[in-house]
Amino acid sequence: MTVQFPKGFEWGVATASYQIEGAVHEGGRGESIWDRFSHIEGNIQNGDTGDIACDHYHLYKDDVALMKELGVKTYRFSISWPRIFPNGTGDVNEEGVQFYRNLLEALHEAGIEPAVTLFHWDLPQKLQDKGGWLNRETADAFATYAKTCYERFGDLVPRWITHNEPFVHAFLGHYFGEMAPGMKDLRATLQVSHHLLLSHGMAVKVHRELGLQSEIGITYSTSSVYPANKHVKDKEAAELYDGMLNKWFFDPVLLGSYPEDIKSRYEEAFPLDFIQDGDLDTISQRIDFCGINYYFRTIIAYDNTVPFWNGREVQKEHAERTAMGWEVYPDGLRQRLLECKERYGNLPLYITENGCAADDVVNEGKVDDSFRISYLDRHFKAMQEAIEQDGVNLKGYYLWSFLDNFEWAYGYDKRFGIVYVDYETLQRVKKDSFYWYQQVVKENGLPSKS
Ligand code: GCO
Repeated sequence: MTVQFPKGFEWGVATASYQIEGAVHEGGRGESIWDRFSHIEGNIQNGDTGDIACDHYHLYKDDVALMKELGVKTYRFSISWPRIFPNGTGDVNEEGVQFYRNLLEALHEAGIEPAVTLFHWDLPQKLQDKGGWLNRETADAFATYAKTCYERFGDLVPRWITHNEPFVHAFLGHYFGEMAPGMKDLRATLQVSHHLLLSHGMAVKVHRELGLQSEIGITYSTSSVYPANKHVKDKEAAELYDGMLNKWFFDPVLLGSYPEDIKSRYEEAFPLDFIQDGDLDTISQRIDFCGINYYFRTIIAYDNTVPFWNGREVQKEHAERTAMGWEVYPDGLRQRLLECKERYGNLPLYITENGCAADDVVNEGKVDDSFRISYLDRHFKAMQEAIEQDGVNLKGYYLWSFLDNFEWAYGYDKRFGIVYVDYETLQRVKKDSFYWYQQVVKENGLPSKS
């Protein structure tokens, strides 16, 4: 049976600024919270930092040429806020603007349409010094930054993404503490979440006011949440966990309200007084699409020692796992797409990230990453079923990632790319999955021989 995608389905690849650019002290760029965080001993495996990363800042032309060879229609990347505003607000850094204009022009010449993320976690450190996303004024600063980007790059950008994974930035950065800025405080986390969403709404508003023709949306990290077994307590815990992980971030934007079940639990512990009158109207501005990042599912078991959501993640034994230890579970992607359709209607969706880390090695100039090919193959089948059988309005797919890159707290150890990066020489080597994906893009479906 051949697996074909609808005509016009958009195939792409994705990256993010701090993970690939390097050149952190060049071109007038200011410090970001990830520069600060990665330089603190013990935060990142092997003491890695994004100082050089893939040196995409200097090698972007080569990278665009590789993308052209790959044949993708679209490329998702993010703008580093401190390259545009080194201090977060105030004067625009023209050199930073020029770098992204050069990149956008190179993409345009290569016939590749950009999808630009405004915030992929590298907040200017200067704003963190004033409280970061805990401070409501950061949302105002974000709206100004967004406006500047629309004005400077709008002629070359057909698709904007305000935020990448507000859950991860809020919770991993402010509750679990494993990402920048490294806090561990739930109330602060919720305040940060709210300001992230508020700033999203403000940036959408500015986009509409400018009358731009481009699409605008937001990207979420998502995971389909399953109870560990049939017990009512497990089901309830899974429901609450889904509230914390997914609905807390989707609902305000797409339904104009926070999910009541988990909200009332939070409110028993502290007032959510950072939610001001009118905020939810701002947050729920109409958007053109929703971006879905999917890597694995989540299984929850009831555990009353865990505050608020009373559940903890458990792992399925003997499951197939990626180099991150994440369970390979393509059905969870289909499930999550269907859940989105059922809860939020038929808004266009893009998979803005999906992929896997593998222990890739170069052997005589080649990288055999059949594990990755198999992972992608199965997720593509799940996507196609979601479109064909569940009627999900899925318009496109961005593979994470184009290049091996700085995988946050894991440093360079985890390789997600379909292009291998030798971090000593910065040389790029196309993995087998590159050629396989090239075929998928060309045939708009799974290669007939697979
Ligand atoms: C993410 C991220 C990426 C990660 C990827 C793999 O949005 O979590 O956007 O930056 O590298 O998800 O963990």
